[in-house]
Amino acid sequence: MRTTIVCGILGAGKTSFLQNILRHTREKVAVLVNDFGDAGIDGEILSVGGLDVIQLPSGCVCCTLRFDLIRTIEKVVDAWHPDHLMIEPSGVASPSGVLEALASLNVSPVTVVGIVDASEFVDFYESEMFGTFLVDQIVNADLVLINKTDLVDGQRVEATMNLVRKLNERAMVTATVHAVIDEPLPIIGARRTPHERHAHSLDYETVSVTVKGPVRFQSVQRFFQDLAAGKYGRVARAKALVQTDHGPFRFDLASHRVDAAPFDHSIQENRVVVLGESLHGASIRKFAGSLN
Ligand SMILES: Nc1nc2c(ncn2[C@@H]2O[C@H](COP(=O)(O)OP(=O)(O)O)[C@@H](O)[C@H]2O)c(=O)[nH]1
Ligand SMILES: [Mg+2]
Repeated sequence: MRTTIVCGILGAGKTSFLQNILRHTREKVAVLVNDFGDAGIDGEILSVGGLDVIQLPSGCVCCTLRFDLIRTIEKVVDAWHPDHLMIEPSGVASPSGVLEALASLNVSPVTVVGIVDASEFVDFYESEMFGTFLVDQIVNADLVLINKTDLVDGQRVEATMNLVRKLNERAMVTATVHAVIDEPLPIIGARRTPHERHAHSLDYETVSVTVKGPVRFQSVQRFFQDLAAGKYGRVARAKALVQTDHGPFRFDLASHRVDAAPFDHSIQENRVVVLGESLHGASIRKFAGSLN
């Protein structure tokens, strides 16, 4: 069984990358996601194709969930015998912890894909806002995708590539849109342990709300724009899967941009998850609860 860990900060494009790979693969793939909040939105997005997706409980796989991660991998391997195990740790988890867990299980080969958002990576790095957390994702990667290149100019793409190459000379680096790669995923043969042990997960709060539906598209859109504008605290990322008067939709807020995309399946339970700092939890719950 080969294993791929897909890392990247919140909203970088991890789930998009998995969706693309899963759409084209002929392998028997099992996917493990460790989403933030307890809403399981990534799990639902990825399982649309009838795929085997296991949702790890909310929390951080590199610290409190290490044991859960190890036990879950053992169970998946025993029950399904997948050709390929793909792991999406939450965008606040460091890949080192996942690599250590895999090493303790003697799982090999393991490929690490790091995804960076070209519209913010250089700024984040220079501001040292995330400390060594961003670097951990790059130094451990075999393949780095410079993603969201449709949102920036060529100079920014080049500056991001140069920075990534400086941090990791060994990795393949490629520019992408919606995390789509043309070449097959590389397989790294050696058993491995983390290159450098860097800092830990980021300490964010999460607010998860279930909304009795159906909800109004316009209300959800306005709510997400308000979240992006900072009306409910410093929001790092927000997601929703909702059944609206325009049909089923997913909403995403990442790097201050709001995206709304139709979802292929009807949604049984409307969910909104917000992640950030100094969140106005009560207002978020109240507002999200009245989107209809
Ligand atoms: N414009 C643009 N949007 C993107 C790109 N890649 C991902 N997105 C959007 O960014 C948001 C977060 O993507 P997702 O794959 O869920 O990120 P994750 O949090 O890392 O799993 C979604 O709204 C995506 O549609 C890209 O290359 N360009
Ligand atoms: Mg995701």
